[in-house]
Parts: sequence; C-alpha cells; structure tokens
Amino acid sequence: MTVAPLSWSELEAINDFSVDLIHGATNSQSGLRLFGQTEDQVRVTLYRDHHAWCPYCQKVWLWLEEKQIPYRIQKVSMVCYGQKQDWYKQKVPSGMLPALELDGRLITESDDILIALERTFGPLGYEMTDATVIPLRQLERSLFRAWCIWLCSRYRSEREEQRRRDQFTAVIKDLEAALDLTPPYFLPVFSVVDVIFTPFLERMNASLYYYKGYSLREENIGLAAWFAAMETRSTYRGTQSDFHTHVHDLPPQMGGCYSNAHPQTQINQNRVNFGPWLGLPDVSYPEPDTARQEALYRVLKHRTNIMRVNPASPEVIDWALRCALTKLIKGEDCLPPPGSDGALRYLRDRISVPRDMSIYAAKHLRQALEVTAALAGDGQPAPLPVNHRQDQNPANFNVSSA
Ligand SMILES: N[C@@H](CCC(=O)N[C@@H](CS)C(=O)NCC(=O)O)C(=O)O
Repeated sequence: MTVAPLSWSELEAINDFSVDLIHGATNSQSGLRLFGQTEDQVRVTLYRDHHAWCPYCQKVWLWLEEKQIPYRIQKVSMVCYGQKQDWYKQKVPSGMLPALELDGRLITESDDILIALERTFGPLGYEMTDATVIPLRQLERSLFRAWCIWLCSRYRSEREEQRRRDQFTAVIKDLEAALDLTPPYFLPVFSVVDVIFTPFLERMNASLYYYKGYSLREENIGLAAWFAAMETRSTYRGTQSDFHTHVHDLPPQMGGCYSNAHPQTQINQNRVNFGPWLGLPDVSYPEPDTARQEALYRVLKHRTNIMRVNPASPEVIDWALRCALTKLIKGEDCLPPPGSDGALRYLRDRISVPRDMSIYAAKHLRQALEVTAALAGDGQPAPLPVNHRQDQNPANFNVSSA
C-alpha cells in the first residue's frame, strides 16, 4: 500500500523548522555569528571552504564558536570541487584555506591563526605554546602522518598493510595513554588541544572504517569517551560530518584513499554507501526530535537547484522528490515514477554534512531517498568521482552564502 505524494504547498505547510543562524547554535549555513553581541563588535572574518570539507578550517571554526567571538564567514571554493574565487586569490595568492582577518590584518596557517586569536581574545583552556600543549600538538601530527601512510598508499600486500596498521595503532596507543590521564579530554579541561585533534580524528574514524574495516571509535575506549564528550558540545555538533560525506570528500583532497581486501571493509563500504545510516559509529548522541523537519526545511529551501542539477527530467525528479519527502515526514511508502531510482540515489550520494544539514537530518533524508528509490528499481547512479568533486561545484548551485 503506498500513498500519493504530498504537493510542494502541503510540504511547505508541514515545515515548521527554524534556526537562528546569527545567535543560535553552531551552524554551517551561517554567514555572521554574533552570540548576542552587535555587528559593530565584529573584528574577525573567517575564510573557509564552501562545503566544510577543509579540516584546518574546522579547527579555527570550532575555536571561534567555543570562545563565542563575533565573526563573519566568507566561503571560498577548494580546487577539488570548484574554481578559486579571484577576489580570494588577490587576498591570499596561494589560495590556501583557512585565512582570517583580525582587525583588518590577514593571517594564514591555522596554527598561526589560533595563536593570533588567543593573543587577542585569550586562550581556549591552554595556550598553543604551553609546555603541556606542545607535545600533544606533536602527537597529533604523528598520528596524521601514520594515517596518511596507511590510508593513502596503494595496497600491495597483506604484510605491508599490517605494518602500516601497526604503525597507526602504535600512535593511537599513545593517544589513549594521554586521554587516560585526564578523561574524557586531552587536558584537565576542554581546550584548544581537543579542537586541534577534532578534524582529523573525525576523518580518521570515517576513512578507516570505510577503507580499512577499522573502527577507531569502537576499538578504543578513551577515544570513544572523547568523541562522546565532544558530542555533548553544540559547537562540535554544528561542525560534525558523517561517514558518507567524508569517505567521498577525502580521496580528491588526499590524492587517493586505498581500500584493503578485508571482508569487513566490504561490509562497511556497503553500509556507508547503501545504508541503513542510523546506527553507524559516526555519531552517538541521542537523535534530536527535529531531525526530519530539518531535512525537509533544507530541501524545500534549495529544491529548485537540487532539481536543476539532477540528471532526471524536471517532471520525474519533482514527483520522485516529493515521494521521498512524503516518506521522510509521514513514514509511509510513496511510489515514485518509473526511472527515478537512479535520480533519487544521485541526490542520496550528494547530501553533504554539515554543509546541507546536520548528521541525523542527513541520515533520515538518505534513508527516505533510498527506500523510495528501491520502490522504483535498483538503478544506481555513476559512482562518485575520486579525482575531483566537480559535481559539487558551488557555481552550479548559484551559491553565494548558504
Ligand atoms: N598548513 C595549512 C594547511 C592548509 C591546507 O592544507 N588547506 C587546504 C585545504 S584543507 C587548501 O586550502 N588547499 C587548496 C584548495 O583545496 O583549494 C594550515 O594549517 O592552515
């Protein structure tokens, strides 16, 4: 038994999600953050990438949100998915992100940015140059190197694979020992060290689960507690991504991510690509009641562009998308038109967290798209590209801010 799709006006009438981008909780769509202050108090502009894929940008973003420093956000393309904006190249000739303006002074390099920010606004728990912070910053870089070697080198033999895994898990052991001293965070209070570790621990968790069959968050007690503690913070929730987004945004940024041949890897890849997405170890805090409403709100806001870039005809995607949204909101199956299975899965694969919506909203939307597509057939869109992500070029979405 299936139901008829809701009309766009019926969906609009159901939609009751709202968000305060300026003063409310951390949100990827914000262009200005005031935290209850006024615009004339803004001294900072953060330049970060459109899709929230850049890890070094997440570090600075999280710091500003934790310290509640009023700031503006200007979004810039990364080369893997778009053309660098001319105005940005004039400002930062290397084109590298992030960059930050503080009282009109331009600063690049995320660590230099954090040092400049803490000199002006005070440290986040500890100073970057504190004697207890320096070795932890070095540990973060050691972990980063071991991760890159394991993930981004071609798989040639099981012996080599095991050696790279051992190198990585040896550094993880040091990390667990550090966390064990002052759980759940790296130092007695939440601090800049947790912020520095966040972007790559999140990316390691996603990529090793998918490409190596290794579940960082489930296999390490201290890290499990650290992730759970991070997820109690609305700041982290606002910047947090999901497995699907990361495993497909990392290959072009890293110059390739290589799977091993383990059966668990295959199982994990199927789960991340085809669902079900709820229950994956990319999030553990309880789902907010507003998740489905948030997904609906975001699709309604951008539906013209979503349908314009879809490979299906406007009539087919219009009908099919309303079926998926009907499923999302009412929980009832809604039969989409013939030939729309690939079109719905095309969208399923391109929801980007947190750019488009938060993690639980995305999981529900992917699920509604997949279940609805399955009613039409088992057609899959072409696999996502791994050398670039021009399919996500913001220019195709007429994007200026959100
Ligand atoms: N050491 C730099 C690294 C910054 C970096 O590698 N940024 C990358 C993005 S994650 C970038 O801007 N690449 C150029 C591009 O992708 O357009 C920092 O800490 O800020």
